[in-house]
Amino acid sequence: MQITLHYSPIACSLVPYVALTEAGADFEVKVVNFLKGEHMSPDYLQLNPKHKVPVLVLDGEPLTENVAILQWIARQYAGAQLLPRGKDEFRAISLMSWCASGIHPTLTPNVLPQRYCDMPGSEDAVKACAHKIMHENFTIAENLLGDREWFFDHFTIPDIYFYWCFRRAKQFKLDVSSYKSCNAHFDRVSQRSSVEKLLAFETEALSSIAPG
Ligand SMILES: N[C@@H](CCC(=O)N[C@@H](CS)C(=O)NCC(=O)O)C(=O)O
Repeated sequence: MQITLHYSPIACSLVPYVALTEAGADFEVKVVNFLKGEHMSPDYLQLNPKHKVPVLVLDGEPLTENVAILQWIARQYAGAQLLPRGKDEFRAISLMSWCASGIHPTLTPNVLPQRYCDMPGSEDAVKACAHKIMHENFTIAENLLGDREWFFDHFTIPDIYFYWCFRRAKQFKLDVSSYKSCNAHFDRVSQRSSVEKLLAFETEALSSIAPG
């Protein structure tokens, strides 16, 4: 099967990149340059009219939305055990859905506050509202993680997804220092060889699309 991941550095397409790497999948990556508006090009809009990454193209057929893409990866590479089994599988889908629809939407206002309110001068207020919900979410994650190494009894995709959310919050300079379990989890995920590979790839991709 021909697998192509449409990916943009820093963005949430990091999650399927790491999941595919953990699975040992053979996949190709197409870097989407947001700065050049490649996600708005007619070709890209054919793949994903929602103009977002990630898109996973499977033998020419695009699949969008992280929650679907990540479940496809977990099922296709079942041997990698990227989702827990039994009732925990549904708790894992619940966690991924929370990352996608509960946490991710509070991250975007940090870069695009005008998408949420176009009143001049409202940017800081929009960000402050988002920060309040981010803190609420990280408090929930802190309690879920507690002394645990991972969200479930072994490393699974929700660990990657939450890692990406927490990384974005750190990049936005939200003060996350009090979330000890989240920070310890972040450090553990950072040390995975799949994440090291992603970070090296991201650095390369960033320099390939740097203006000038
Ligand atoms: N619901 C989508 C959200 C994807 C998403 O928001 N991706 C962002 C990057 S993190 C994007 O491509 N933004 C470009 C845009 O909105 O134009 C998913 O979970 O896959």
